[in-house]
Amino acid sequence: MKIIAADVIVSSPGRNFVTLRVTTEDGVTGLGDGTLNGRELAVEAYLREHVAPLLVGRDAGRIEDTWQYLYRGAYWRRGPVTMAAVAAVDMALWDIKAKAAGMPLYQLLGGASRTGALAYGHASGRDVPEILDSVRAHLAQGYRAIRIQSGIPGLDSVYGVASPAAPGQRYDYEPARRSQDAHPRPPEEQWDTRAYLRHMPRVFEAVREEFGPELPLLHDGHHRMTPIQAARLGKDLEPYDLFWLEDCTPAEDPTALRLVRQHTTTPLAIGEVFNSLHDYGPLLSERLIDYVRSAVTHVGGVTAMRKLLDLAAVHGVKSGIHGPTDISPVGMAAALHLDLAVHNFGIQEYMPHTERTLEVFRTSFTFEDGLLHPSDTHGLGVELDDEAAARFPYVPAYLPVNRLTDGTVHDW
Ligand code: GCO
Ligand code: MG
Repeated sequence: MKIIAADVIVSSPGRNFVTLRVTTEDGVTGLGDGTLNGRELAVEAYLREHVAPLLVGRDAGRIEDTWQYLYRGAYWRRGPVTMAAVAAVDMALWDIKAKAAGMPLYQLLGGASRTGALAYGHASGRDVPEILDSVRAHLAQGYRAIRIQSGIPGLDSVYGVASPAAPGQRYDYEPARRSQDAHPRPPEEQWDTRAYLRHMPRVFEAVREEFGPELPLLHDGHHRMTPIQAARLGKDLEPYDLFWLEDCTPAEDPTALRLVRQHTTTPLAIGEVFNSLHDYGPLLSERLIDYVRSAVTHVGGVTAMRKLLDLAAVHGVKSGIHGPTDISPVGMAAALHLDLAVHNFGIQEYMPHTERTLEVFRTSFTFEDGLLHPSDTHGLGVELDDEAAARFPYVPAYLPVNRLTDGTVHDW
């Protein structure tokens, strides 16, 4: 199955996506997601200039060999741009292999280990009443696990908080701001860790009081705390029995979690900004975390994610694959096939894409009774409509920059 074409499609149906389509001489096509939020065109150029020309003429069936050829063969290893590009190729080749085999991808990964993947949705609000409404809206949509993000008194805009434009409207959260300006700049947000640490336990107290002890609740600290601050938050949240506390300390220093772990039994998750299983350092071998949060798109594809999850399983760590809207429906489908197949599945993040996005990406996965399923469509189960994609050209968009109240740049 010789590869005859590798085309990169950048589209912006509400937000930007980088998609690779690999075509074989027998006319089988495969899709891969290479979206890197706010740096999309770097991956596009990497794929178009340095990867696509190497793919043409190769055997599409040699997935592991192609992965190693692109990873080791570049000499320069890891990094978010390289690994998103490698991931796009890897997903496309798995899509082709599964289509050629006449199977959904999860069958090639060992078959289903469960009937569906437990998904968590994103509830948020500027204050407690808005958060409670948002949780209710998510429960009504069938979610059985919910992440809670809250506004902080005294701060104007905070990570993770979406507000309904009108009562009853969907709570969409999309942090990357699009701009047609000639010189677009990232939006700016404000931060005060002490105010946050005082406020969050009150939020979880109110949510538990309203919804009882059973509902799995999650929270994302988005890399903003020092180890000792994170240890305090973990302890303060223990009475509310979180499913996980995510990204409590900066991602560059996995050893920071040693101190957090010594102080709290709140389960910990990290990994969405890692781009290699090597970034986990001692986190797995020392059992410093409970869930790995890598995205299939950013860790190097299905091949790399499978190895990461197998390594995690050896240390009793489960999956919590990253699934915000900047993971395209292709990357999301890849996650769902893995979720269904691996034994150490934990939970799957799910932020539904907008209708406009779904005009470009024709998906077949389902969400029913709180569970996601990749469907039995052969391959990944996603196709890209080129005509629709052409209607939504790239729009520059940047993630926010975060500043402390005195103006110092802080982790966003
Ligand atoms: C999450 C993430 C996202 C990221 C976003 C950046 O847990 O889903 O933290 O909200 O901020 O994916 O591109
Ligand atoms: Mg996160």
